[in-house]
Amino acid sequence: MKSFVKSYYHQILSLRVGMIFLLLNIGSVTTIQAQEKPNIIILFADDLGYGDLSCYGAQDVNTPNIDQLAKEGLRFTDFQVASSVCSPSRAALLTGRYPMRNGFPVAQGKIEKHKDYGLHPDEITIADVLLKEDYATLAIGKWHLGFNEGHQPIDHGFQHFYGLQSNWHTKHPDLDDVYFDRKPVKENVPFETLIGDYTNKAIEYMEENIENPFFLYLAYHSVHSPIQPSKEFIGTSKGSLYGDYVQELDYHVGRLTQALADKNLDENTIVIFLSDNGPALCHFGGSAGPLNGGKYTTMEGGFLIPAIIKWKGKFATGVNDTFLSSMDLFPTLTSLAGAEIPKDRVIDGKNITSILKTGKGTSPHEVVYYYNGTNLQAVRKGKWKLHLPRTSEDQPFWSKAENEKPFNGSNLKNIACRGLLVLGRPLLFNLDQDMGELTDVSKKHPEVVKELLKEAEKARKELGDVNSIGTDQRVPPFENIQEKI
Ligand SMILES: [Ca+2]
Repeated sequence: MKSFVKSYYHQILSLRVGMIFLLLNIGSVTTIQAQEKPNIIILFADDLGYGDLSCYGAQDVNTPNIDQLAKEGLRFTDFQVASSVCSPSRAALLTGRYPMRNGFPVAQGKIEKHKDYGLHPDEITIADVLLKEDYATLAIGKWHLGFNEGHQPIDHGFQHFYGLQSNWHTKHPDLDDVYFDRKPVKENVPFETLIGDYTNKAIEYMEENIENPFFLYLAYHSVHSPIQPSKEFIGTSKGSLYGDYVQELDYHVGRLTQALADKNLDENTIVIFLSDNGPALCHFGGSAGPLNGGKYTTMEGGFLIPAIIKWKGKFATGVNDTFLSSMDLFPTLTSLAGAEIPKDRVIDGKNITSILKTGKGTSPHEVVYYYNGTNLQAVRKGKWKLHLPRTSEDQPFWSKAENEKPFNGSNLKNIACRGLLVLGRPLLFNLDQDMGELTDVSKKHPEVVKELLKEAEKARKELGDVNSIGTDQRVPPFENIQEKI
């Protein structure tokens, strides 16, 4: 019955123009607008690198389902997240604001010091906005934005939550428990069972909400550690266990996209697939493709991620090289749902609806900032990216490099996974010609260096830096936030 209703509904949608004309004439346009609100699914992979999918050039991994999504949608080659670690990247995606602005610049841990650390209650998330627009809202999977009162998914616009507080771990008794809303419903859950369980829940949810708009935020643990695919996937890729793990993620993305097609939801659902940060190269492998650095760094390998956006029949298709940000999703989805973008705060993301619809247009971002924790480490303006000097003390706990000599600008090929850590002088890269950040051109373009240093100063004033507080910075509620202990 439901599928009949849906298929009938889609026949109506296909006659949209005629219907709108007709309804305008009888004065009931509001009804049709309400029906046209698209379902929205964000599939958020964890630590998946720019070079980890076959549609992004991976040779030893086969990801046919994600590749198919890319063929049917827009595949972006210059799409950034706002942090190269999990929590701040998630906070920025959900709020459309830099982690320094929204108060979540450092990854949250299950430690005493972080007991009051979570996404601030005053922050507005995509879920908050969509809930007000009568969307059903559900978060599945890894939260990692604080799990104490006030910081849980259902405190941030999600009607329901099904998943883990943070990364799966057996070190702490709560971290391998699956929660429904605020309570644990399954304890000591084996890691390999989560991905299938989450996908099943997501498909059930689509079925339950087939007749009203829904927002599904599905944050898979794959391919974050533990690199532990299910048995059926071990040995399936030409690569390592990591490749098998990527292929398992692809399989479950395929289950979801197939379920959407089977339920005739394709034409009324926006599917967004992206990763939260680059690969943890030094620890677990993965690939950042042609990029330098990975997770924990402010090089492109940490910030540029695979990103695909599809809305069948509504958005353009093909490969798109416009420079965009995960923060753009907040204002874009707000606008597509017919809601107002909040005016009482700065939203760093831009509404990219027209780029999505036409596949054309220039980047809406004049300048972007790269923070590592609370340390401003780089600024990008157009094709230019300037890395700023920094010491080991400036860095957050995950990228301290004590006793490391300042990098002098040579042998950039050799820095690989660790990125640029301690830096004695600014380094300039032309990303149009050198997206791998291999050739420092600061001496050739002193005027560009000067201009970008000014932009860095503006960022420091507004968003702060490791030793200063910005005019529009939400400061987390504890001392020495970059230290774990
Ligand atoms: Ca991550």
